[in-house]
Amino acid sequence: MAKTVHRTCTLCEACCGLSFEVEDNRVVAVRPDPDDVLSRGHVCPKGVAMSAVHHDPDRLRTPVRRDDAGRFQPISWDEALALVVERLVEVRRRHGADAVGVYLGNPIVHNHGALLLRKGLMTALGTRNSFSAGSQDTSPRFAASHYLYGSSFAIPVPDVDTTQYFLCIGANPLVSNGSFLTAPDMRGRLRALRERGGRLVVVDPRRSETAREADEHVAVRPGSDAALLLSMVHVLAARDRIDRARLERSAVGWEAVAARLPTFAPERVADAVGVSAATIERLALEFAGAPSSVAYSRIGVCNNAHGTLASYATDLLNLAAGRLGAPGGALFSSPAIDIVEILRRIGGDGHGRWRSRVRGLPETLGDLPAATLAEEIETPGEGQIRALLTFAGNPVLSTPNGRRLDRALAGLEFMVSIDIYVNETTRHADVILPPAWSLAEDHVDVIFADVMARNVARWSPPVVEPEPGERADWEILLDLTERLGGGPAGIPWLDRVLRAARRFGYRWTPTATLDLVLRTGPYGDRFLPFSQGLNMRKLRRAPHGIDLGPLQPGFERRVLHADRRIHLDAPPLLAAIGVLEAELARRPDPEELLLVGRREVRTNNSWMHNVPALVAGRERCVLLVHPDDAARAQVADGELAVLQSRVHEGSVRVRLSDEMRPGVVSLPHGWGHASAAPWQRVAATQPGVSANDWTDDQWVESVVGQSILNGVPVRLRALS
Ligand SMILES: Nc1nc2c(c(=O)[nH]1)N[C@H]1C(S)=C(S)[C@@H](COP(=O)(O)OP(=O)(O)OC[C@H]3O[C@@H](n4cnc5c(=O)[nH]c(N)nc54)[C@H](O)[C@@H]3O)O[C@H]1N2
Ligand SMILES: Nc1nc2c(c(=O)[nH]1)N[C@H]1C(S)=C(S)[C@@H](COP(=O)(O)OP(=O)(O)OC[C@H]3O[C@@H](n4cnc5c(=O)[nH]c(N)nc54)[C@H](O)[C@@H]3O)O[C@H]1N2
Ligand code: SF4
Ligand SMILES: [Mo]
Repeated sequence: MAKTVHRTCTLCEACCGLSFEVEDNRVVAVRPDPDDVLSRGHVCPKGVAMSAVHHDPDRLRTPVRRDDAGRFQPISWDEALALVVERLVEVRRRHGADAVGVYLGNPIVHNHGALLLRKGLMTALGTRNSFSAGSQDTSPRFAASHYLYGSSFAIPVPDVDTTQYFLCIGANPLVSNGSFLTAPDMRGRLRALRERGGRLVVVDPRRSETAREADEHVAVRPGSDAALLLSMVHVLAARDRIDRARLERSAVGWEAVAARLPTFAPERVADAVGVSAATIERLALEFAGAPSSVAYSRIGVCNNAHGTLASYATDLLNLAAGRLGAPGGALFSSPAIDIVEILRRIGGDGHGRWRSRVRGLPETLGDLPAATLAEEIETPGEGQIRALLTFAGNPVLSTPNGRRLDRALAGLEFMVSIDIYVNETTRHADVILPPAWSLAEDHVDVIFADVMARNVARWSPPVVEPEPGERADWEILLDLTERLGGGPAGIPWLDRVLRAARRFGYRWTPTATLDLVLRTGPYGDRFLPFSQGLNMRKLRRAPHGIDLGPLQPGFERRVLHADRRIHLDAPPLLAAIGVLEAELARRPDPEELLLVGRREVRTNNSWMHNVPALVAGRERCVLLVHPDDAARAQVADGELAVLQSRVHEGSVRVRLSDEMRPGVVSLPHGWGHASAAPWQRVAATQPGVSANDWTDDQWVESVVGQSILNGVPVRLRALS
């Protein structure tokens, strides 16, 4: 029987509403949902490809165990879970709890069940060796918000639909569809901005797809955004364009920062930033003079050498120009299910509460920087990682010096992965536990509700029924957690209550927990029978979601510091200014090129290359090189050339492109599928190379230990 199911896409942060047509439990068509309250009919080729992933014959459908010959053999769930728990407990008994490591990959952020079980699982394991995609993604943004506002998830969202001046730094929303800016159809929104007379300025070492649509492209030198932004703030301070009285009412520590700004005067940083002093000055004055304006920075900035300072400086510029909390500026959401509030209640928010064993790098939101994972596995001593659990991740391709990690994983005593594919990372696992996957699970926006350009609340039903025996991610995690002696809450007394309640037929589910959060939240019905407020039942009756209105001005509600003021002078950020000052004095090696990353519409990090429609056509994993740099290295368009960094030397196909700022080369990440070829037959046809073979695990950002994946020094030469 045919049916149509409306559901949020869980692939990227745009969170588009899709319509799935289903016949006999098979998806036969995927279309945009024109009535979705958030996306209003937007879709991209990846969203349409969700059905191809779901029905991919290479996808794992039952637990598998690796045999001595390296082949994966099916085993039963009970056998698999019992084996995993036995081995993890054994490693813990012999070597202590920290001997078990965990890596949580990107898709967890779209998975409310797994997110809610994270604390329970980590408590049951008792390890501090948790790693995640955060240190390749948002940890700098989280730490900046933690210090500024007292909450890592107090994330300002650009008011893209009303602003008159959008300063977009190190982000390519036309391709990525927005990051920490959940606003489907960025192309349409940025066109609308220009049609209403607004200005789009893109700061990027490459003339990206977004830069091509912009009024102005500023081809910054990689890694120098923090200097550029502090320089712009300096211009506003020096020209007396800052409303000091207002600033001092809402923030503390301005004097300490202001004292540091003269180092960043435009003429002093112009060379290092690669942008003329006159341009920096003009950009600052235009930003402050526009009727409304907002600065927004993402991956290009978070993953460069000064990511935390630059994320902080983005907000500082917004604040100094009076744009934080102002209409058309940087606003905060008011979500129905509020991650800030959830973390405030259950704990877990924070930064720097413990450090990694080998290099002393700090945790952020409970996770240590993944740049130190390989050495934590390789370095003997108490607390050495000997067993690893990975969930929805592929750190061999996504974290720096992936080849080292690949070797380290091969030396583990035991590894278990929860994933739908055998990939470059999970191929090392002794056991792989595959979930029924997204389309067979229900969905609630939790993380991205925090960064939506409009407040909406949605619940999505599963599109298909799981096949007999299949389990949702959260069911796998819960089973593991319980077999390890823990419970879903990760709070001993509460888990005891939940266990007792089960005897009376109560079964914990993540969605029921979120119902509680929803009902007691700002829009909730508070369990009152005739209330107009929200509960899950109401969301279920609204298949296209419920619109809760535009983002509201003001920032006070998101400032959680006890004094209710923004803190501009946290010591780690002032120290980071010192690190940047020291680097400004360094003269770069004229032979060196700086490697940066990019994304493409048909890619999704490291894992959708087994969908034929997404990899067909021209080769995408190519190194973009400016013609002048190519001439110097004596390499021609379309040739293989040798790319060399501190950690790796290997060949890569070159494409000449005047999009690149001279001295900068660009390679997308997430490719390099040769080692997973036996299990991903489509990806095997276009394996590409992994950008993270060249990035350096020993070179990390100073505040959070973020992986530096943009601005990596490399050399290029002809393949002789
Ligand atoms: N199609 C597609 N969409 C995706 C993803 C995907 O893989 N494919 N991944 C999703 C994920 S997980 C994320 S986090 C988001 C990320 O979304 P975005 O933050 O928009 O990231 P990118 O598209 O990589 O764009 C980063 C830009 O920064 C530039 N850049 C590099 N170094 C620097 C620098 O030092 N300074 C400045 N100013 N710019 C620099 C690069 O040239 C690039 O154009 O995208 C999400 N959406
Ligand atoms: N050089 C460079 N490196 C980067 C970046 C960059 O810009 N440049 N970007 C970084 C960023 S922003 C990110 S987010 C990371 C991402 O890197 P990772 O965290 O390693 O995640 P992915 O590459 O997205 O791999 C996701 C894995 O989860 C599996 N999977 C998909 N859906 C599900 C699910 O619902 N359940 C389970 N259990 N498994 C699932 C897929 O099969 C795949 O194996 O890469 C980072 N690496
Ligand atoms: S833009 Fe992102 S959320 Fe929207 S359909 Fe594409 S992958 Fe899915
Ligand atoms: Mo990401």
